[in-house]
Amino acid sequence: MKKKKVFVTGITGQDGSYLTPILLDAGYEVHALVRLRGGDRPVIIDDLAREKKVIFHTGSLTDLSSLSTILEGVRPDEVYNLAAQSHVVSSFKSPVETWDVNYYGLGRLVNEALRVNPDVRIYQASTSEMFGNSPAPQSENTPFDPQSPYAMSKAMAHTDFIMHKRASMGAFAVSGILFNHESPRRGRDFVTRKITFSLAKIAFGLQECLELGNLNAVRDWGHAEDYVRAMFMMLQQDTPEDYVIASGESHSVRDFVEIAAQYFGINIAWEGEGKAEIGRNKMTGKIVVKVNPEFYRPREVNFIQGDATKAHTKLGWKPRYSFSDIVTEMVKSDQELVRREYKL
Ligand code: NAP
Ligand code: G4F
Repeated sequence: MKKKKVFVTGITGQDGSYLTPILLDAGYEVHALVRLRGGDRPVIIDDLAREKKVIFHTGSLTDLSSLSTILEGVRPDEVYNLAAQSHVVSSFKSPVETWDVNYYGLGRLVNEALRVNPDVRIYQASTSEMFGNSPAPQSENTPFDPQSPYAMSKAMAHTDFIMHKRASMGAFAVSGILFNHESPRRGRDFVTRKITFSLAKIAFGLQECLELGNLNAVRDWGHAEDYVRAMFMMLQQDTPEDYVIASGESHSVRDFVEIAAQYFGINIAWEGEGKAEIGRNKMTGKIVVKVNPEFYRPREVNFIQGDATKAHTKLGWKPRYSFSDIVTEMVKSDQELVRREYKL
């Protein structure tokens, strides 16, 4: 039987690296869009490239001609759009680039994918950031309240190219509205990975102190491996629908720091408030965490917690990792990484 073809964007990112093995195991012919000069690729993607398990196509969501030519050639049965300018802070600094990739990029991709195959199934990586400061718990019915150019670009992309194409053309286009999900493959600029990598360096005496922004921000953190499983399930359904994917449990950035630090035998005592807050190592008295207002955002999403009841009941999806599993896996992995990188 002919293999089904899937086209993945953002394969070099955290989620792409976890989704790709699922697609290969399910028997798909996997095609991927990669930029000529992208960031560092997770090792797993380099391995898949070397083993020729994935067919790479060079292009960008910002370039219609490359997308058009690639999609004409591939004619995919399914598309996962994971590519994005995904960093919220960067979106305040580069709003035009953010919109070009996240909004217009999805528009280009959806139009071209539907042109070459009107029956194509499309997954869009939407986000809890679209809910902004709408009251928690947030579900598929919660109104959007985007607080950043990133969140605005994602909310409009979802409305115009997923909901609208579904309603007006009957397209099989769905959004996974995913809450924060982490792993050892998370980019080092996101808060969880910044914390685990910095604490590992502090524990080895390679860094004095971890500087952070808003310690009071609360996020609903899950594991990327659990969340990409949900993406796959969404495209296997009979009807195209959007789903919230979340753990339903929330923690502050301060909690994450405390729990991760305990792994390294550091118990933190907090002093002061807001921009003057510091965290000392209870045993040595040394300052290990400092608030640096440079890392505050122009607008913040203060508290998020998802309600994934629909995914539980309709998809049968349940997360396998607990919050403490995630923190433990990340700290262990960064401890090893620091050992390797610094040849300790
Ligand atoms: P990530 O690690 O930042 O990966 C982003 C990917 O997008 C990278 O592969 C990057 O490629 C690619 N990319 C950026 N600009 C591109 C362009 N112009 N053309 C083609 N590819 C481009 O993100 P992630 O954490 O895996 O997240 C995957 C998706 O889910 C993103 O859309 C994100 O917005 C969304 N999301 C993430 C979370 C989360 O908590 N992780 C939650 C909700 C939604 P390079 O390697 O070339 O830079
Ligand atoms: O880890 P973050 O940068 O993730 P954020 O902004 O929630 O966005 C991530 O999750 C979204 C899903 O909700 C995705 F759509 C998006 O693509 C991305 O993957 O920041 C988390 C919280 C924020 O409230 C931030 O203010 O941590 C706070 N924070 C405190 N100090 C910090 C820092 N964030 C970063 N990145 N760096 C800090 O030093």
